[in-house]
Amino acid sequence: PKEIFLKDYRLPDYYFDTVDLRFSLGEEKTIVCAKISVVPRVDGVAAPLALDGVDLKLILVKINGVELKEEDYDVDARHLILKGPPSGSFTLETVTEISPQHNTSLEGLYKSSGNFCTQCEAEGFRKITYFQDRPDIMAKYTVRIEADKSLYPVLLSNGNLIDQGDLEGGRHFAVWEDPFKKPCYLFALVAGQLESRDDTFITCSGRKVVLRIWTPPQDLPKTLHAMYSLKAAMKWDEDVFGREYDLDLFNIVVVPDFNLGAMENKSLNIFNSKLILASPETASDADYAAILSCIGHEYFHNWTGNRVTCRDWFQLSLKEGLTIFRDQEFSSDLGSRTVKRIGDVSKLRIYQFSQDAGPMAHPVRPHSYIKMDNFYTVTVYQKGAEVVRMYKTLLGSEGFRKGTDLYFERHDGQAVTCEDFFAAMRDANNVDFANFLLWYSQAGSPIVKVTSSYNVKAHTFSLKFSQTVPPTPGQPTKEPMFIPVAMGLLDSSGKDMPLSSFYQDGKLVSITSGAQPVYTAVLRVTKAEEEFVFTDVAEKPIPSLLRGYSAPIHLHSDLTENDLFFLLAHDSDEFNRWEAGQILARKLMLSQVVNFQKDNKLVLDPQFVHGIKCILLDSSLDKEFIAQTITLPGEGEIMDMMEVADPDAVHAVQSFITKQLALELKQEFITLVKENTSSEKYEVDHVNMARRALKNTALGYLASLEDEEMSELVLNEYKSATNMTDQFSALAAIAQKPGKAREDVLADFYEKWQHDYLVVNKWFSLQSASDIPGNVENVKKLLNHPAFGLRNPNKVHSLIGGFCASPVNFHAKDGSGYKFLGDLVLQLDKLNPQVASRMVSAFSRWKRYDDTRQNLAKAQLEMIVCCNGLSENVFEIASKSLL
Ligand code: BAL
Ligand code: ZN
Repeated sequence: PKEIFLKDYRLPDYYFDTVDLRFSLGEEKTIVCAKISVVPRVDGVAAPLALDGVDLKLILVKINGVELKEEDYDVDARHLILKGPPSGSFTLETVTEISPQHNTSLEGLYKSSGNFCTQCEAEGFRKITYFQDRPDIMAKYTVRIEADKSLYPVLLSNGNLIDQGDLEGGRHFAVWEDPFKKPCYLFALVAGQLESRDDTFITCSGRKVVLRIWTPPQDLPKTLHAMYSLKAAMKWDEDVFGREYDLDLFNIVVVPDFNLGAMENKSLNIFNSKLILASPETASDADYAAILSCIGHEYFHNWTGNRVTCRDWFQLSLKEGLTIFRDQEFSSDLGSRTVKRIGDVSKLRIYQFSQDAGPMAHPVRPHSYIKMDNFYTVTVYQKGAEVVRMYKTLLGSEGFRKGTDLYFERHDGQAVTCEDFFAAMRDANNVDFANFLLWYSQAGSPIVKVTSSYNVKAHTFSLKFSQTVPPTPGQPTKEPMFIPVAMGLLDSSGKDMPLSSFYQDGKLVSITSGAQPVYTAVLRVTKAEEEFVFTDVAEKPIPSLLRGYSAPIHLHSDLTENDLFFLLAHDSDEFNRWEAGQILARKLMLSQVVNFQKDNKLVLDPQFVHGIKCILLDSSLDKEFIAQTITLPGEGEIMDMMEVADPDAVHAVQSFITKQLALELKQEFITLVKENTSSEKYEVDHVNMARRALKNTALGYLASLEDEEMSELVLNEYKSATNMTDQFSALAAIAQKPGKAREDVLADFYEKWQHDYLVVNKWFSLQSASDIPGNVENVKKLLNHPAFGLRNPNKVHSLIGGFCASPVNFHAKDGSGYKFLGDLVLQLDKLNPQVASRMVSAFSRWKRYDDTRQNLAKAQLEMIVCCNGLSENVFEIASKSLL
């Protein structure tokens, strides 16, 4: 397979001005006629024109209306090359035949539940017609769709509907025109039996926009929250970023078979059904929150991605990092900022730090790829969003907005790079950002160490920083990064001390801003070693560092356990209160892992129990924040901190601490369950979601006890639940322990929900991710369950992805988990390489385990890599994992 490099980027020899597509959709075959006006970049140069094309049957090619002879072009499995096009502009016409009904890769044009739909990002358009399938080819599209009217009554594409009518033989047609230039990855087509929920939105300039969410008829009632989310997103983007929607129609279509969560095609977003459909009975609070953020995300792409797009796929984070940042801010503004931040940072640390420390580590802007699909990663998305967040932290809200305004003003209608975004931020604020661009090019999570000292006589307080960035594949040595560290100082009563100034490099830097006292400063750490000396510090402070998690780094400070308990109790930065609790929990868990490995008795530090109890009882705190703060770090996070990851030890310690906390705080947990159970109508506002989160976290603790009364309590919660959040939480709590009660509720739940495939997926993932010993056999049985199928990505993620998330069973020492995954990856690869490569990624950290596990996992990877006919997607992940 061929590796593609950023350094090899070249401007195209030809641009496309207009693209006229005609689809004749059929059951046996689909015919695609494309008429493209081609313009050479440099007039008079007649270079060969290479068009991408995969799984296409070429019927004919014409230039300026004249059919080409076979000697005028070359065609193979990947390209159509026109050997000598005319110099100057010309019209290119092609006719191709495709078979969407056999397309199981779910890229290009395919069928989902009988309907036609498309997915073109990153390189799916080449499965529809011959084209320069690259994002810097931006053109205006007209699309005519023709199909059987009774089978496909609804025909949709991008832009405005300009014509429609009936044809002979029970067929009909629709013509869509998109007035905006776009890259082909934003093309979309949908044809099928769908109905719409309709609404309108009046934009800030008074234009009326028709909003339609299309689903199979029976799902229409479940689109209410999606419509609410869409309207909220449209308003928020006007208010916060000054971005108005630019067409009179916005369509969303729901499909059950989709490789991604959703896709931002211009004015015709296509969504995985799990990210649209919700009702209180069938969707959990987490689903509701995910729908809000995903609808926001895809809508926000209209400006960050569509109006301003990427020059090439290496720049993916330009649109994805920025749009994730925008959806994070949207969800924060509509819910709780701290709670959202904790959730986002947890995700970053669990998944992105792990990627950064493994064989697939890559910069936010990768240098190379074999398959671009493999780079839709937590690094490009979540770390990319952190990079955008750092601009805002450094520039403040106003400065950041000036930067985005300039970015849109300069680059509307263009395909640009990460440097262009950086330059807009810099120029709008007239600032020097030194080495900030390294965040795009250097992989690895920086490790920052901080030591502090207080000078009683001089009343100064020093913070000394040192930073390193670990080596990553292809990058053995690293430069120091530009790290914004937001921080404050707490006095002995726990109050923030006003900050006046500090010395850096012998220069005095004033922190004050007007007459207002400043309690949080943003330090710019840019060198390998750097000291900041604060002046006028009246007493020895406790520093609160990296407030709000102001940079995506590993921070190691010299704070003592007492300092951390103090911060947990007092820090005005709520994020850092949670963080202090997590650091304490990680230390505790790691110390008990050592005990477990030495066969020593496990013990729970009473000070830790006290700290958790104080948080539990603090009625001034947000309830979801309490739920997050009393939740232990994930097992993966602890394993990542170990020299050799030991899933059995970490799991034993997790279970021990959970049970012990439940035992010692049983009364408090019972009270929380009682106080936070409500018989009122289900509401999705933050207050009610937070209440349920706290109740269900407490319930999870209680269910860990060997206590009949508690088992009764949890079973009652399951039986009396009136919404999916409560019902599923109780089910999960009961399912922690093997036995009849577990089997009974699992059977009952399936019986209740077998008609709803999205709920059944929850049921699959709960079972597959279970820590119950020997669970691989149960998962194998579920593979044959009538509700399961390998062709649907959601089902695969639920059952197989769920299983790989269980540390004890996936990493079972007999290799049964690895063998299970190895076999399935090969089966999946034949159907859907993108999904197969997501699954094979579970092997990528195999070197973190003991020799026995390493050998077993390596054997599976070697078996996969040697397999004939392997996709490039799986080959890239598996072969890089073996390096
Ligand atoms: N562009 C792919 C799906 C998403 O990130 O919105
Ligand atoms: Zn996106």
